[in-house]
Amino acid sequence: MMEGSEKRLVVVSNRLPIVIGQEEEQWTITPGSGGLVTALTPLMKSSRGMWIGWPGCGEEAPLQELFDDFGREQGYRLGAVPLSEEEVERYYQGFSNEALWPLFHGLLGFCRFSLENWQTYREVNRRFAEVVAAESPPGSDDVIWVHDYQLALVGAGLRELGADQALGFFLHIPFPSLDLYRRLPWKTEILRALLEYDLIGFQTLRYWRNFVQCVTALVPGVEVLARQRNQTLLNVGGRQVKVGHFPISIDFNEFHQEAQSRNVAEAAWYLHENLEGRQLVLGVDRLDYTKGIPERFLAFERALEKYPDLRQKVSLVQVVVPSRTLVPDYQNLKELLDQTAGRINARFAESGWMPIHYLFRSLDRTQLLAHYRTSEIALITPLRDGMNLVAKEYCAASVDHNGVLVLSEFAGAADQLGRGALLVNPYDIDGTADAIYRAFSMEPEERRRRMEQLQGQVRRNDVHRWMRRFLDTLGGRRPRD
Ligand code: GDG
Repeated sequence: MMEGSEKRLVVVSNRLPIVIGQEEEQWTITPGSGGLVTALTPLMKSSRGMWIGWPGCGEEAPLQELFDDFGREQGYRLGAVPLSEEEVERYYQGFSNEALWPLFHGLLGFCRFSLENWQTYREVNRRFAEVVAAESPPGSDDVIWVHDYQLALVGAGLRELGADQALGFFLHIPFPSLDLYRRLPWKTEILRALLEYDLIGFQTLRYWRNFVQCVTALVPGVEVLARQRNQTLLNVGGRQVKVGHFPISIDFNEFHQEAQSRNVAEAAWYLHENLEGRQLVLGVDRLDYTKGIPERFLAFERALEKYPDLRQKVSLVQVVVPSRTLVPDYQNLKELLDQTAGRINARFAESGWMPIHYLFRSLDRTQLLAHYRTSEIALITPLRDGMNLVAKEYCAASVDHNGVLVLSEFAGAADQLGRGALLVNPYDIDGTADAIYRAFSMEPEERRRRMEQLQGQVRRNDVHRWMRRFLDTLGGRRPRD
């Protein structure tokens, strides 16, 4: 509980923000990494809240003991929703990642709609609601904040169990247009369930508008009461529901300061020492077909073809972090990347110069920051992305103001970073190649001006502001920073 009258924050997400491991006979628990975790951890600590989710392992680990250790060290508690292997396969890999994920990213060709998976999704969402209700029963003075597309039905489950607390939901991924969304066989049930939250937050203006358009078209009895600059007030059968846009961000100061640390400076120097006289072009993504990595390789190839003076002068370092490797579409993507990088390297490599350095693994934080800091160009070209935190991290870490951000117009981040970045359409291979060349040829003065603009943006709109804005709008008193 927060001291005084401040409300306790209960966060609910598919995965708990932890990694459970085993070293020899000893079980270990460590805080995890990734977009949502990066964003919320500092604030969970300061609010002494509770985080509920799937622990990511079976029943073999002594969870309660590990959670107690974690609570003592991190300053907030964990609650587990255990899931069987079959449930993970149907609810997470099946419905969440083979139906909602591709549909919401506008990539219909990857969608698989299965009734069985949908039924498991409903059951698992109900189980999440039961665990939350046991930890935060009706009448308790908590604020409950549910995250992302895996848990769209949790709010409705909580209401059925009598919840009267403030319930907020934030969607980290895009919300599609009415034309796309209406293909979903269970479209109305999901919308009705979302309308049980008091506040539904989206990353961008467009996703927020898409949602309002979908509910007014597909759910009878929903009416728009008021439209304000940052939110819409809906009347849903006499209850008021707020819908708004809250672009997520990063802890700017943390990234900016860490990028100047001695460890990072040394690692950055070493990277450049190995690539003397060359500009580095950086891509960092989870393995995902939404991130546009094959298209990026083709654009880089086109740039080498069209602008021969780039040869020997630039290398693309593409970090691909293994992800969802049990889903067949992700396995196919991995093969395509291996082949494309190999083909382009075989076509252009010369002695002492490799066009594409392709790393299929994650980097530790020092290495990640060193790559951000030292790369003259970041090539962030998703086909569609809710936000894309890598773009913001790159700006924060560009301490010499020498980096150029080439950014997809279909990343949510383009709304905030569009003025300082070079915006591209990732489907336009030739246009993206031109942007790579433009970034390569950009004078130091223009680089500096653009990067200062970008940094100012990310500094002002950091993750703390995001959290405050969401919780203030939800109506719960915000936890102290
Ligand atoms: C979802 C939405 C939205 C990446 N490689 C390494 C590494 N990372 C960290 C980055 C960043 C995070 O992972 C990736 O976040 P993104 O936002 O770029 O992408 P998603 O994982 O798809 O996240 C997205 C986000 O949720 C938040 O709302 O922006 O649109 O899809 O923080 O730093 N970290 C380390 N090594 C790596 O190699 N240590």
